[in-house]
Amino acid sequence: MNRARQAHAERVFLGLGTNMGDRLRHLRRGLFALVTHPEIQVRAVSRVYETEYVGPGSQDPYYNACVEIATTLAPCVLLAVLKGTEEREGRVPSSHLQPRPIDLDILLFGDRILNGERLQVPHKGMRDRAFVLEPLAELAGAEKFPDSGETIGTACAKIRRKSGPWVRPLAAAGLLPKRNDGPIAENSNKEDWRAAMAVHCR
Ligand code: PH2
Ligand code: MG
Ligand code: MG
Repeated sequence: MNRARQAHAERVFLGLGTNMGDRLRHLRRGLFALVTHPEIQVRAVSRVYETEYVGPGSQDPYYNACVEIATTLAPCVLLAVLKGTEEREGRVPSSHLQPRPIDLDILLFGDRILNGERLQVPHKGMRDRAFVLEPLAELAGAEKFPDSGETIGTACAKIRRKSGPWVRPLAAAGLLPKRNDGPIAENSNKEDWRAAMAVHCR
């Protein structure tokens, strides 16, 4: 029998951000692109946080969230998928540090440490950023940074004590679509996800 080699699915955490236009819509469209990708399984989605812009100059506040996926894609291929989604959603490729409709970052990729020119994992700067650590701690508080061994929860608690730029969870709206029969379960199949999210993503 000719058995296909089973690629090992990695547990990956992504950061989503936007500070342009209808921010919730942009986040939902970003999530929809992940949900409908054949090689990506969405496992969990954090709450949405409104967050003070961090960086040079002044910009409007962001909406940020984190998503846990399982994927057999190699890191560089996943990066290309995310960049493709950013561009389809209207992001200009050279817009680093400009307001953008959607930013999709690889934060953690299993326990890999990657120091490529285009991709560094763990994401550089994430340890100092409450807008990453707060939503990520919801999904992966006990997960350890593969390099330092510190947990996400500990890193998040440290940032909280510094009382830096503000981050607040949105009171009501989440990223997960609500249907007549209640919220969709995160482990639903792709077809259920597609149907539920199409409401927001036409
Ligand atoms: N992303 C940046 C720069 N600054 N600030 C917030 N609050 N949230 C972000 O996602 C963010 C930022 C570059 O990717
Ligand atoms: Mg980015
Ligand atoms: Mg970013």
